[in-house]
Order: sequence, then structure tokens, then C-alpha cells
Amino acid sequence: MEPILFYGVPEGCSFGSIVALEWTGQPYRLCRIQMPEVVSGEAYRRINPVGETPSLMTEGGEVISESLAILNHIGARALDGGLAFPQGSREFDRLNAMLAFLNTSFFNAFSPLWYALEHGSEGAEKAALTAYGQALAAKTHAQLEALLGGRDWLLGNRRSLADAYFFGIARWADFHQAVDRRDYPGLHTLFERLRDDPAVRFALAIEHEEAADSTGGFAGHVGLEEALQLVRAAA
Ligand SMILES: N[C@@H](CCC(=O)N[C@@H](CS)C(=O)NCC(=O)O)C(=O)O
Repeated sequence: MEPILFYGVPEGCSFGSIVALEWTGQPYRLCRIQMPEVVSGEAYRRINPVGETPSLMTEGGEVISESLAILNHIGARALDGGLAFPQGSREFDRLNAMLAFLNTSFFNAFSPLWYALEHGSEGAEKAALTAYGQALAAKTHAQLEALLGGRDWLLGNRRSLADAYFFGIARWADFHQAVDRRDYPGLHTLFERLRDDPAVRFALAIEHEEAADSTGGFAGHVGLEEALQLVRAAA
């Protein structure tokens, strides 16, 4: 049985896990989870009690949540492609540190902006949340630009899982008009290069329910009820 990635729409941080799966070329399926309705519902909470996407059902029927854990799981099965590295190596530590920065500092910079949007903040509350989110986005973009250090990809001269995850979060700066990415030339160039990547184009098309050409191992969508049956059967 192929792994199933439960990905959230719209604009989910699951995006990077879709790109990562595409890059490995290995077979996988997708289960689309609408936010906030389905992700917080009783059925999906049987997949992830926290009520967040992404989650991954592995080929063995185990469910993994948290992007960091999912990306490391995907990477461990694709070490040949150079997207990830064996645990214990210097390269693994660098990748893990970069993923951790993206998953904490960079991701959380947008939290005030998401909160203002999703809770319909108005007036002084909206202004304070917007100013705070924009300040955090600017700070973490500057930090990430420094970490990139003028290289082509986040870890150096070839793409890794960190770049896949980066794109899914970085696009929130456009969605929220939080920063002008051109103020961070290295990140701007990286983002534009990724935008042309077939796996990124595929993931964007999947999110928008447009015709999507997989250059990886995408084997189709599965509904939440069917996925729940598969998880139960594997238990
Ligand atoms: N630490 C988690 C965070 C996951 C998360 O916050 N997911 C969001 C989408 S990006 C979600 O599912 N939110 C539920 C909602 O909007 O109702 C991870 O990195 O996977």
C-alpha cells in the first residue's frame, strides 16, 4: 500500500510534503482536507487528534504527524537522491537545523497574520496583529537570507527537503503581503527558481484542483472515509 499524505487546503503547510513526495519519485496518494471545517472534525481527528495537517499514513499503516517528522520520514526513504542524509551525518544535522528554523521561527512569523484573518480581527486588534506579523516576517526573512549565505539552495549547491518546505511557507508572505521578497535577493531568487520546478507546479495545481501533471509517483486521491478504513485495517 502506498503512503497517503493528508494535506490541508487552502494554503496549507503540507505543500512542502507534497513537493518532497514528488521529488522522491516513489508512489504515494493524497487525501484532501479542507480547513478549518474537515481538519477540526471528528473523522480527521481519528487520523490526527491535534486536528492539523499534514499527516502521513506510511506504507505500514502508521500515522505520522508534524511536518518535521513527515519530511524526515520521506527523506530517510530517499537517501539516494540527495534530498536528505543519514542520521548521524553532518549533512543530516544541517538539514534538520534548517527544517527546525523553517518549522518554528519562519512558520510562526505568520501566526499573528493568520490569527487576524481567521478570527476576523478588526480595528486596533487587527492593526497590532498585522504590525507584529509583518515585523516577525521581516526579521525571519533577514535571518533566513543570512542562513542562505548567497548559496543557490538552503543547504548549498543542491536542492534538499528544506527547499521544498521553504516554498510552502514563503508564499504566505505574498498571501498576507507581509514582506516584499525582492528585499531579500537570495530568497527571491530561490523562490522564483522553485516556482518553475515541476513538483511545485504540480502541488499548486493540486491545491487549486486544476489539471496536475505528476513527474513523481502520484497515484491518485483517496477520500477520508477510505483512508480511515485503511488505517483501521492496518492497526
Ligand atoms: N507543527 C505543525 C503545524 C501544523 C499546522 O499548523 N497546520 C495548519 C495548516 S498550515 C492546520 O492544519 N491548521 C488547522 C486549521 O487551520 O484549522 C506542523 O509543522 O506540521
